[in-house]
Amino acid sequence: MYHYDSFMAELEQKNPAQPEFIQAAKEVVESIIDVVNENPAYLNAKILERITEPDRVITFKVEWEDDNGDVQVNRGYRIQFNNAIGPYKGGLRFHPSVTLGTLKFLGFEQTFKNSLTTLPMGGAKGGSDFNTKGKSDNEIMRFCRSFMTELYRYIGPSTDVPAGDIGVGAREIGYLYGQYKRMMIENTGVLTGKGQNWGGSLIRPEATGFGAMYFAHEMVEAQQDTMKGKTISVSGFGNVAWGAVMKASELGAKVVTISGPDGYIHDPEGIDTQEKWDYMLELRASNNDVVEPYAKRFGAKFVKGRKPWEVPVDMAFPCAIQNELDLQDAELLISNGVSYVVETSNMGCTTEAVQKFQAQKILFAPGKAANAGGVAVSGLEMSQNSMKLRWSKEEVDGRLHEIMQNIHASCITEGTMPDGYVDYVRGANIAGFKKVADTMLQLGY
Ligand code: 2IT
Repeated sequence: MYHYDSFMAELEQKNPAQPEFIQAAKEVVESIIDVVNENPAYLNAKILERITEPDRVITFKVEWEDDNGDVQVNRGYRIQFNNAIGPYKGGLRFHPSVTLGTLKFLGFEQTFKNSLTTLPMGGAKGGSDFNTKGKSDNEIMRFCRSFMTELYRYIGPSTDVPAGDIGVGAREIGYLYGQYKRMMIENTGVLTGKGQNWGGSLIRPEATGFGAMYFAHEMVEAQQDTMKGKTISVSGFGNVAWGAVMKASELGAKVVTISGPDGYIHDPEGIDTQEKWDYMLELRASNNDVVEPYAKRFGAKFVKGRKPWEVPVDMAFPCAIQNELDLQDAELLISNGVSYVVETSNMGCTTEAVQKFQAQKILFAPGKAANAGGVAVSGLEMSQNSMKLRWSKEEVDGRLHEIMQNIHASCITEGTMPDGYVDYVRGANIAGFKKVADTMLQLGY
């Protein structure tokens, strides 16, 4: 029998100074501990110890030269967390906040998320404390080249397939892939999120945001409710927010906020024109990491240094970074009448915020379910690369939609409580866990 408190105390002792990893592990262990305790095969196999320990942690030095000719040193990582159900799969994050603990939490979450997609992908995450903000294109290229010169020996199209995450978009994937190809003389799907001319999949850039909206659509329909006319707040202004904003419009809802490290934009008319969507891409590509210019361009309000959660909305979609929505934000959203919270960033809400939403019976979707569309289309990119062909937009989007519907159905199956409330956290964790755990038993050790 596992006891939650003693298991977590040991895990914490074993992984000191990794608060985000412990936060992610606590949430999963809390959801699955009864399932594990009721199954002697899981108990005998020491499944909790095995599933919370990464298969492999790789760290390496990344040396590169900046535009002044000065030498710079960063740290690179790849956490190969679990490959029971398929090759390691997960993004690379370039952000100054990146630590070993951050990437361990992301790799751990990725394992269950990838399991939920129904595609055969294991979980991994990697990246660096490299800050892309203010860097020139050439500096980014030199950094990516050095990073891949170390990483290439640990990855491969059937071994480990990285992709983008915060700070790693099409440009970075291009430079990384270019260096891999130079060294390996290989045009394989070793990375996903590739450009459309060289093996990338249609809809991959939109996939995380589209997927989150498809998931939200399922949540709303399960309540005999509709997306039409809903007011939505979104945080962030990158790839994920961009996809979410576009799909929300298509579904008849209205997104009224985006945000950056500098503050948030409140656009009560709605971020619902092609011009505004294209401008979001421009803002991101500028590498300045600010949203304020949007306000001047479209006559919207800019609120400096604050988060968008103070705007009254029906639905909230955190789309930026972990722990971006805390208890105070949750209380504000609830007092302003929010009905659905769809975590689109990985672990975007603090534990206290999630508990508050659930205590108030607000429907809350965790990131590992709601944002799985990104990695799902990465999986579809791998399929297309293996077949050496390219699917149409409709084909990819249709499959993405179906995958999100399946994930929602799994959450309903495992997460519906006796009073009818759907605990999506519990649902996603149990459904994601069972498949990985059963596979680990079948494969032995
Ligand atoms: O958090 C995520 O799921 C991602 N950054 C996407 C990973 C991927 O392999 O596409």
